[in-house]
Amino acid sequence: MRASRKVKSQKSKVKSSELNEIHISGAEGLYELAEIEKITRDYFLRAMSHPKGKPDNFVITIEKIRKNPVPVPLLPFSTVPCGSPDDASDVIKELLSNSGITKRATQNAIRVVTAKSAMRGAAMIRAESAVRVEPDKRRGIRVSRMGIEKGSEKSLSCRLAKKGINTVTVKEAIILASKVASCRGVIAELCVSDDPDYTTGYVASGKLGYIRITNIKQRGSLSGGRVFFIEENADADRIIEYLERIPILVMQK
Ligand code: WAQ
Ligand code: MG
Repeated sequence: MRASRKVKSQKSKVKSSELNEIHISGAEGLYELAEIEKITRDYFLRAMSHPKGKPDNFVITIEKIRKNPVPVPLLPFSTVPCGSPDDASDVIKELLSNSGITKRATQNAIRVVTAKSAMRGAAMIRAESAVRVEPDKRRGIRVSRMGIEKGSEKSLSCRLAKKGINTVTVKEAIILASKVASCRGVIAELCVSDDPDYTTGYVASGKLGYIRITNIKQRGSLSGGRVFFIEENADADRIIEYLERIPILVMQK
């Protein structure tokens, strides 16, 4: 699903009909046929009550999956409480540096997630040279076709509920991060929500797990985004194909 709104371009001072599209809400998942009606309604309501405002365009795509989804391990989660975005930035830098990502690549990523307006998808950055490889810099890479196996979802919900964080936002993020971490050639992911009132983000990787970072941004800020760090010599096209197109099902080991 994606929902957007046309707004007057701020750049053009001339009175014109030039309009910019801002991204309001997006979501994707893998569901059984019997769940489609409910999830379609949930997505619609989510877009219509979004803190970024009302959309004037709502697109929903429903597609039958023809291949069996690939099983992918669920990342374990933990939380690092931070007092401020500055503290959070120190934690991010340490986690990424320990993962072998250069300062340049980290700085480039921080630039992406603190930019005034968020991209619709994720940026992809080479871990050494900091080169950005996504073909469309406004759209970015949109991870899709990921779901979670029923039993694993129940046990995840239980464990999240014990911490008071059993929300759709957290569950969807863990599923997405598990798919990204399962991709050969991906080293780590950085995520900051673009919702103005959601201030917890995360760093995730197969090695680190899913590490939630509180106060990663200032409340009220419209910036946010995702960055995937890939091995310097990784084949970007193969990674994009996996993340956008190959169906996977997250399972607890
Ligand atoms: N694929 C790639 N990038 C995406 C996708 C996707 N499917 N969905 C969102 N993004 C990018 C896009 O640039 C958004 O602006 C940005 O991520 C943030 O998306 O543990 O809510 O949906 O408490 O606002 C994480 C923390 C919440 C959860 C993430 O992201 C927790 C969140 P949002
Ligand atoms: Mg959002």
